[in-house]
Amino acid sequence: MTLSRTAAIHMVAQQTSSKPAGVAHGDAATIADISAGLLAPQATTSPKYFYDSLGSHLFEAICELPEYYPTRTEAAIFARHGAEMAQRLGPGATLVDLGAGNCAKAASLFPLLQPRQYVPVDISSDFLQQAVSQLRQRFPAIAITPLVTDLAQPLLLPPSVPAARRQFFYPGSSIGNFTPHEAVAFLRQVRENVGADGGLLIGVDLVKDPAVLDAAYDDAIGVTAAFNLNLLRHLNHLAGANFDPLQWRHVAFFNDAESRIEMHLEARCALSVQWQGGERSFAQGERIHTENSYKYTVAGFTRLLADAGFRVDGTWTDDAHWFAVMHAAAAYA
Ligand code: AVJ
Repeated sequence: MTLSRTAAIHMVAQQTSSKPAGVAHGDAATIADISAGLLAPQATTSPKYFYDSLGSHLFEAICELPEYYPTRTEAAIFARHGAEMAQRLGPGATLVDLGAGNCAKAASLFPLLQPRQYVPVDISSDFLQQAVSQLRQRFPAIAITPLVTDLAQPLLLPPSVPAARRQFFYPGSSIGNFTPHEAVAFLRQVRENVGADGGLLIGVDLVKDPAVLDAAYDDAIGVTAAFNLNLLRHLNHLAGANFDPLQWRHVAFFNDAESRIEMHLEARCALSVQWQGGERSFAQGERIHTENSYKYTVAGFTRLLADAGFRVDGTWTDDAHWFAVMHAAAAYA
């Protein structure tokens, strides 16, 4: 028997009793963080909860989508202007890669950047360790000292990272997940870690036609919808929640006033959710705000960097001006 998706959803919507809350696998701080977000008047969750194993794979799939221009646009900018970027950094630097993942972006620039030391920083240690052992074989001349940490926590580099000539690398426009206010605070921390003789190479997604932005975050075959909905499975695992993904719909749109893409999960029907230590009812149409992705102008991001103590000494963009890679140096000692 086959059941249409709408019919299946309708049946779910008719259900009155849900599964009981399950076992929570997250630590106490994680459960408390998730709980506080879900209980806020406007329910929210941190984008870091997108990235369980399936979420990381879905993000890799997003990067292959024709609608999702940032990854390939940034790659084209690196391919075209990498040599000029390398001039700004200079050879022999210590390259600190924020949110390194599989380290592929940085590694592809090693021949040009010629760092002496490479410090990939990421929240997921499994992924990182695997990537690092491969890199050590490919680049025996580069000292590789990985660091596992949550970038939402204060950034503290261990003594194994030389203080001189630190160049931070923050590609992919992940800075867009912070509010501009948080972004300045984050970049100030980077600035403190850079000292007087270092810098930052950063990818920034730019303001553009809202139709292009909307499509990039709500693609035709639903990969971004799956990425967003997968968050609910991850919350079930971490907080022992009993979210039913079929009861929720992916919503993404460009908020012009805030200059950001917003992603939400919207309840398809009135429902309630339980998790370890909490519960909440959602009216039909009520949303959980799951992500912001801020879009900047080059001038706006230059100001933001200046607020954080950086002076821009290089900006590279694609012909359509959809994405920018910027290098900034310490503006003062
Ligand atoms: C990883 C934060 C850069 O904001 O474009 C992609 C995440 N979310 N599609 C972005 C994301 C939905 C991505 N960043």
